[in-house]
This record gives sequence, C-alpha cells and structure tokens, in this order.
Amino acid sequence: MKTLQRTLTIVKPDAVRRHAIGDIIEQFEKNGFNILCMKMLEISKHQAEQFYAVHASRPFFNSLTDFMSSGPIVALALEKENAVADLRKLMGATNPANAEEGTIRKKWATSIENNAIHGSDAEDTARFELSFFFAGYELAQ
Ligand code: 3AN
Repeated sequence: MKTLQRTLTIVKPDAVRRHAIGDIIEQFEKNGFNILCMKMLEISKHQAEQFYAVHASRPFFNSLTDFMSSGPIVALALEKENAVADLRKLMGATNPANAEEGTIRKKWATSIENNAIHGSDAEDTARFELSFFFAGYELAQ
C-alpha cells in the first residue's frame, strides 16, 4: 500500500532575491511532489527563533535567524510517498560545496547559510514545521 507523506519546504531569502522561486518549484513538480499549500511571507527575527528553536545553542543561531528574517520566503506543504527523504535528496547537502550534481543547493546555494532551501529532516519535525506555517484547514485535503 502506498503511504503518502507530507513535508515542509522553504525557499529561503537568498533564493527569492535571486529569482529562483520558479525554478525551485518546477523541481518539486518534476520530481513528483504534490503542492498542497504555498505562501509567500516575511517572518520576524522572533518567529525565525521559534522555527529554529532546536538550533538555539548552535554558534550560527543568531546569524541564521537574522538571515531567515532578512526578506520574503516561500513556504510550501509538499506531499508524495517518502516525501521527507526524497526532498532531502533533491535539496542536496547543507554545505553547497558538498552538494551533489542535479540538486537544488548545487544550483542555487552560495554558502552553508545562504543555501537556498529548507526541508524538514524527519516526519515528526515535518509535523511541527507544517503546523508552524499552515493552519489545519489549509492542509485539510
Ligand atoms: P539542513 O538545512 O540541511 O537540514 P541543518 O538543520 O543542520 O541543515 O541546519 C539548519 C540551517 O542552519 C541550515 N540550512 C543552514 O542555513 C544553517 N547552518 C547549518 N550549519 C551551519 C554552519 N556551520 N554555519 C552557518 N549556518 C549553518
């Protein structure tokens, strides 16, 4: 039996500034992800700190949350079989220097911080992250 899974992705401020939204969304569709919901928004520093709370003790936390609140982002709820792992594969390694050919980060990321895209790293993280950006009624389908 096929089990659909949901994940949360964000086109980060660097990718929005570089006009990569269309290209990145095309990759989702070409790779079999169904877009359930999508919104363009800006988050505050405080909201970025809440979203990345698991990284609060990391040395890059302040810089990461400054960056994520530095301009518009696009948040998308994606669905497919094995969505969490398949999205991570399509994104490529966190550091673009290690990102594989054909991945979104290989094409668009310019540094470990300005790395174009976020994707949930596990199913339980995806549940929290989806509910951070989307209300229940927006994902009720
Ligand atoms: P990923 O986004 O690949 O899941 P995580 O969860 O380890 O990577 O890190 C979350 C975000 O924190 C990354 N997307 C990146 O923007 C930033 N980050 C991770 N490691 C570093 C680092 N060493 N220096 C600066 N920023 C980092």
